[in-house]
Amino acid sequence: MYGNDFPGADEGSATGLLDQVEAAEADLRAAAVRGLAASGSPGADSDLQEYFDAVIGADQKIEPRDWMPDSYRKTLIRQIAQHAHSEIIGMQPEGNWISRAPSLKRKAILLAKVQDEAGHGLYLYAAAETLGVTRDELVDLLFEGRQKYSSIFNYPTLTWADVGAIGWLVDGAAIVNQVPLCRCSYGPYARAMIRVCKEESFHQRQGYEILHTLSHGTPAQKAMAQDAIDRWWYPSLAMFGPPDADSTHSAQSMAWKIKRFSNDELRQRFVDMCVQQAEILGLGLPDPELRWNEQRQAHDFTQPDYTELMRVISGDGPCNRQRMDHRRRAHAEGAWVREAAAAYAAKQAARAEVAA
Ligand code: BYC
Repeated sequence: MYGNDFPGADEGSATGLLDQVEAAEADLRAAAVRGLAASGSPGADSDLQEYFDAVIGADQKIEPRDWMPDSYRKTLIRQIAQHAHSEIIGMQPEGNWISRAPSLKRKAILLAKVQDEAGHGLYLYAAAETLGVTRDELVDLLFEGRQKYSSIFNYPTLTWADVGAIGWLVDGAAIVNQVPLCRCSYGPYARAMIRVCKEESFHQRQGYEILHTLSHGTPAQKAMAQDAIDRWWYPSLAMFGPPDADSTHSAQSMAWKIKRFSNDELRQRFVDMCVQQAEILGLGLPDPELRWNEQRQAHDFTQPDYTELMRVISGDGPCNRQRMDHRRRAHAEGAWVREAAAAYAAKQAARAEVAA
């Protein structure tokens, strides 16, 4: 995971993205040892907000036991649940290719990758549960259309190269978005993100390696890889959300240190990271306006179609209905597993009680 198979593959910035994850992990440990920002515990109700503000101001973590404003709790539940749903629904586009991957080795790698996404969903549902909601409630909200999942998973995977493009671009965009979340002010979310990011770096690498192999294969394979990048580029840019001017939650989420960078800042960071990696692949990015801007020390690029993003978010993307139908069916078919697990847990608890 830490090796560098292809130069530039994980150089998202001056220090690699994984270095940033490790620094965030070290800071989390240091904050736990240091104790809380405000001296002593809050007593009167009027002290609670002050105490919360002091913890946020000192870059320390809010934990489930701590008082928090209701709107902070609601924002976290919204974002973490959306993130969890995305991980689970995000298993579908690639799951579609497990039985058709071109070799046993490719199948095994893809299977492991898709299973990792299930694990990410579980860490995130568990993090959301620390805020006082149950996983069942969150799944119901998704089914009722009252919670969302990432727009990107409403696009189809038409060829094997799409699996490479998802790994490189979709997981790549996810890492750029999630590395700053390792420093999120809510402890359980930050800790989940550290583990997720380490695994995502492997996912990005496996996608990059698929595309690298295809782009150095036959002309037809190279064309297939280019076609996948052409289709996934703009939807990947849209993953970062609406432009800052239209982002309803960014300002408050940044003040609370849930989000550390704006949607546009992260989108720019992603574009800058991909340009060099595309060159190494020997493939192009489908944007004639893409060029280095010396003054800004960043690339100029064409923005994704935000009208399309809003349409996809509101349920009218190419695969929305199919993804939700599949999710509902899988949930219903898994009912017996949940019942069996609950019965087993109850039996274990009863035995432990008798033994005590
Ligand atoms: N798709 O005010 P804004 C993965 C919504 S999975 C859908 O900027 P915010 C993987 C937004 O929710 C990784 N909805 O919002 C898995 C809000 O709606 P409501 C998924 C979007 O929260 C398997 C409204 O638009 N990553 O990597 O400040 C296989 C206004 O937006 C989208 C995460 O979930 C979108 N793209 O910022 C492979 C990351 N964009 O609730 C890979 C965690 C915006 O007001 N989430 N909306 O109705 C975040 O970082 C933030 O929630 C966002 C949006 C940057 C996405």
